[in-house]
Amino acid sequence: MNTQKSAVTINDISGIGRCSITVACPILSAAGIQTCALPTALLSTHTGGFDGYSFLDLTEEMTKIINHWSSLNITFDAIYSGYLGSTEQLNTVINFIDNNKDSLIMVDPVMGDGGSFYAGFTVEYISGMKKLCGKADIIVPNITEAFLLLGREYTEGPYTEEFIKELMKEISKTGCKKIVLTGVYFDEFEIGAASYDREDDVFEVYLAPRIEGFYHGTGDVFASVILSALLNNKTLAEATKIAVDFTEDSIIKTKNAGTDTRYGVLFEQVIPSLIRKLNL
Ligand code: PXL
Repeated sequence: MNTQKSAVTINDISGIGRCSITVACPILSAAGIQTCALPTALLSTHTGGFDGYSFLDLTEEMTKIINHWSSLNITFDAIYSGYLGSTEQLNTVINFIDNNKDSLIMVDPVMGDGGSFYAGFTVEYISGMKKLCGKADIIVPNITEAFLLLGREYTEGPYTEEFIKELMKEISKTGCKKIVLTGVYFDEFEIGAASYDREDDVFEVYLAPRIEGFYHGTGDVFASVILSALLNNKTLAEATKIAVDFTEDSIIKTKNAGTDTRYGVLFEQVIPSLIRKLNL
């Protein structure tokens, strides 16, 4: 009997820069999950720091891929959506989810960071993303994306625990059942994530020492570990702790190696400890 779980990641392929599919697939595979990929766009590099990147939108191709899969009656234990290459793709993903109601749906509402949009995203995109989040079992926004989803003006921290809890309760009104919010901090020394489960009104925070600097692709690393842990039967709070520690350790490896942060974090070196934590 095949008890191995499967997950499809709906994400771009950035050839260089450790983000999206080149992060999600290796992490999920290491966690013992069969990985499938629905690519949204093909880029030479991600959009955050390299001039002159190429970008091929795959919106039309996505519908062909989904139609073929549905003719094969393929199902997935989880569907994980990340970077979408166009506003139109939001509807494609919503339809795909509506036709796969038994899957665990995780949406990373990739739109921006540090208080601003990533290249190519606009306010028009937000309402579609809100609708997509409403269909999710779990969403994993960063603070910037949380403000965008609520239509609130971005404010920098430190935040209070009450403020973060209220923000997450407000976001859960979009309809998603669980939220893990990244980039949460209450002072200058620590940073981490908060989890909120709407059904039992449980709110928890897990922090790690802050390491200065901007490290590209950490949101994708974090989200991929959350899904890996949940599919290995960890609770939301356990998954959050594992993901914060994994991201932190990946940043430490990168800082110690002194590599250009545009190339992403050296998460590969932390995979053995993830496998141990998941008891695989
Ligand atoms: O990590 C988020 C992300 C994913 N994919 C692409 C990006 C970014 C952030 O800039 O450019 C193509």
